[in-house]
Formats: sequence, structure tokens, C-alpha cells
Amino acid sequence: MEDFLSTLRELEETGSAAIRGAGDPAELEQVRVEYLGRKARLTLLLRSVGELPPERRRPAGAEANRVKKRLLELLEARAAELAAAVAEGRAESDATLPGRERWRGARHPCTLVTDEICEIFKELGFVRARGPEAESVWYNFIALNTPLDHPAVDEQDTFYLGSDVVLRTHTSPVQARVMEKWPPPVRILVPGVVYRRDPFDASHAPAFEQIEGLAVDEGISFVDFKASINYFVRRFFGEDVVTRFRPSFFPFTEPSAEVDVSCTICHGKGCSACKGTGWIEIMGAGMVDPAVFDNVGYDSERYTGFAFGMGVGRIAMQRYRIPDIRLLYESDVRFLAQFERA
Ligand code: 2U9
Repeated sequence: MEDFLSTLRELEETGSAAIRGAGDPAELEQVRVEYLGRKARLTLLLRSVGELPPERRRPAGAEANRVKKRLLELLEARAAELAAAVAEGRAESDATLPGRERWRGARHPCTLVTDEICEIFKELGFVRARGPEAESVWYNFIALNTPLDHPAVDEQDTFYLGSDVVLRTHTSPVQARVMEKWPPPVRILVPGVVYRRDPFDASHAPAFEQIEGLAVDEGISFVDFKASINYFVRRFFGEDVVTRFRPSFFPFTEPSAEVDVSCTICHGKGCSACKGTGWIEIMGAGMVDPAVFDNVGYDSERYTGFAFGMGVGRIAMQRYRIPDIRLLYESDVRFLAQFERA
């Protein structure tokens, strides 16, 4: 009996020390097999209780079961400790394994671009404005010097929610609403989703994000317009990037321009990204047409201003070399996590 009890004590001591000393789950499993496995000394000892003299069986069996229960409890506690250490990355690890990446969130590439553009124009005194996506025909077209028989309406005469309510085809109605409500000077940026009856293909989406800007004051000239756009281009694309203004037409600006920047990939030499031209179109812009000022109640003899508009998705595609605009709207979480640096 003494032998039996002293062996039990020894197993309890060495077993609990081995459990405490196990450094990882695999080591702990070895200890479990050694002390509590089918061929472990404790297991054999328990099995041999029946061979003891009858009066010793009950106390010997009780003690052996106590030791077994204690070792099992210690084992369970140590397993939980080791699992927590692995989860927290504290466990001694195999140095050849790749590191565990931290779970990290990210902004959508369109949000990143919108925020960055707003930050740059903030330095020039612009604030963000917002307005409704369901818009009246007046604000979406007519106030912006685009009567309904104007050819520009055809390509934007799109999603009607009623005879006078259209899903806005640009964010420009917000500028008209702001001017109606507030006297000059005004410097606003208007980001937001707009809707057009476009196909959903590699370079078009029927709902897409735009950002537009408007500055109105006494004495704003074409020089202020070009200088402001140049400032933005150099801050956004890089100091060495060159801007080109090409004459164009929009109903709400006169004169109007398409703004190109020298290709950021080939630096103007010509490559597949710029289709060999050395230039990439980034926005439309111009001096606000006086007729628009008249429509919103601004004195068009006294005030002048400039306006511009960009497709945020297109800018994001260039910045991050995204080949297909649909990737921006499919919300594949593996794609979305890639663009924001920690
Ligand atoms: C007011 C007066 C003028 C906003 C402007 C553009 C030129 C333009 C397009 C760029 C790509 C839309 O997303 S896009 O398809 N926009 O080319 N937008 S000037 O001019 C305004 C706006 C409001 C009251």
C-alpha cells in the first residue's frame, strides 16, 4: 500500500511539473499521453487496484482517482493558457512560419481619393457640401443652363422617379442650391453618387461617384482657375506632372476645358495607360456661365467663378492601376483591403 501511495505522490508531483513546463500544445499532448494515456503508469496503477487486499482497495482507488482528476484539471488549464498565448501571438513560434498579419480595416479606394481631393482643396479654402440624390428637373438641368431640348440632355435623360424628379446625373445641382441659399463668396466641393443610363462595363457604371468644385467671388479670373487646377494637379499627382487645358464645351461653363495631365506612368513618352498619347484626361472644367448665375440670383455682372468635375472612380483607377471600374462596385472584401497603407 505504501508503495502504491508513494508512486501516486511521485506521479502527481512529476506530472503537474511536466504539465506546467509544457511550452506548446504538442508538448502538452506528449505529457498527457505519458501521464494519463492508456499505457501510463497512473492508468496501470488504477487498473491494479483490484489486485490489492480488499480493505485497501477503496482508499487506494479514491486516491488514484483524485490524482487523475487533478492532473486532468491542470492539463485543461494549461491547454487554455497555451491556446490564449497562440491567439495573442506570444507563443514560442517556428521562425520559418510566415508572420501573422494583424486584422486591419481600410477605406474604399473612391473614399480615399475623395478625401484626398477634399484635403488639397481645403488648403485653398474649399468646404464640402452635399445635397439630394433625387433631384428636380430644374436643378438638374434647367438652372444649369441646360434646357430640356438641349442635346446634352439626351445622354443624361435617364432615371426618372416621377415627371419632375430625376436621379441626379451630376452633383452640379448642389452648387445651384448652395448659391441660391448663400451669397458669394463661395468655395465648395461636392462629392456624391450620380446616376446615368450607362452600360456596366470595364469603363462605365450606371451609378458612380463624382466630385465637383465651385469657386465664386468678385474678380475671379481665368488665371485663378488655371492656377487652382494646377495647384491641385501638382499636389495630387506630383510636382513633376504637367497640366494641359483643351478647349471643350459644357452648357454651364464658358469657356470650358478638358484638363489632361502628363501620363504618370511613362511621363509623357506614350504607353498603354495613356494609349500612346502621353496625356491622361482627369477632369472637365471652366468659368461658370453667367446664365447660371442669373438662374440662381447672383449678379452676373459683378461675380465670376470657375467650376470643375471629376469621376472619382476613374481617378482611383489611375492612382491604383485598377483595370476595370466594376471592381470598385463589386465589394470584394479581398480587393477592398489593399489600398490604404497602415
Ligand atoms: C455649376 C456651374 C458649373 C461643373 C463641371 C464638368 C465640367 C465635367 C464631368 C467630369 C467627369 C462629369 O464625372 S464626369 O462624367 N464633369 O466635365 N463639371 S464643369 O460645372 C458646374 C457645376 C455647377 C453651378
